[in-house]
Amino acid sequence: MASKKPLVVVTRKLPDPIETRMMELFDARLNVDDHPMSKTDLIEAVKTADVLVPTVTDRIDAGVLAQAGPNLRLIANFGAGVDHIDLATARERGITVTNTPDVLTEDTADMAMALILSVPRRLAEGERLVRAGKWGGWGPTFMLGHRIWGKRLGIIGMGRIGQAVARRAKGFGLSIHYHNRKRLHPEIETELDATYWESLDQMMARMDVISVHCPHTPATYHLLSARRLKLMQPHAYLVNTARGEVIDENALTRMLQKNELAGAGLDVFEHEPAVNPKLLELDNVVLLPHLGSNTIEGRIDMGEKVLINIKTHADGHNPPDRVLASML
Ligand code: 8YV
Repeated sequence: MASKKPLVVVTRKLPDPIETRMMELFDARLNVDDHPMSKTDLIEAVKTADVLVPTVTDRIDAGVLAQAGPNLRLIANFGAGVDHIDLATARERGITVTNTPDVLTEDTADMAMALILSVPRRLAEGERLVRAGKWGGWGPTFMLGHRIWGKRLGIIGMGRIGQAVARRAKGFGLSIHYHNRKRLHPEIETELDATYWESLDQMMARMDVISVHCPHTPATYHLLSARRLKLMQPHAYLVNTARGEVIDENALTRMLQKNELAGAGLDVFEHEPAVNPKLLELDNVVLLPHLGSNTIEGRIDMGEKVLINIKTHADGHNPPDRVLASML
């Protein structure tokens, strides 16, 4: 007798090939019109599902998990970051959590590099000017930016994405510095020509560009606090493609307003999709709507990972991309 297919609730619209395979393999409930799920919708889902497939837009907190039915054994997150899931409560309830690492590394690193280039070179500002019909023509001192070749890049969080950014940045002539919980293996340090800073404060004060690549955890919430941001030099730039919560967005905005920092490139925000309205008024920022991993290739690869995690779990094995609370 064929075993019953697991009931899989997918909270958002995924690429068609992934949804098709999801339907073939599992008893899948898809979100056809892609409406973001309310807390009530999520509670309804966890009450009946065997597997939940959430994304960054779903808050799977203790309140939601408290309502989970006995069947819910797996949360197969579509995304690498899992800060929207209460991992400790999931573990207490014996629910396995998986994510989709690796496949979005290169795309996210590309986006960080794009911001590292576009803020000092005033790309978005120039584009807005042309589009507004306000460009009066070329001039030798018109709209000067700053060179990045030869400058120092400080990477906060030297995991997969941080290292992928370092590889790119080296090619653009930046020297690589990093702060990480653990120092890298000497071979990787040599390959990247990377300088390790045990003290984040010390590194912040000496860099021309800072790029954030650590996960958001209780330990990294406002890691870049008002105090730490003030350590940066006024000519320095800050780029964030990780999580908005890692930076005190209000403190950053105040500094940008007062030109205490040269500029910022932000793909993520503290209260997404809300953006501090004062940031919108500034010219020295590039603001993106969380586009870091948004390529169709990446989304399909992420979906494949979700499928493999669910299938492996359903077949009684440990899924490959288990997230352990102790990893954070
Ligand atoms: C994804 C991300 O788009 O994977 C992550 O952690 O931040 C994004 O790049 C999103 O999480 C999908 O759920």
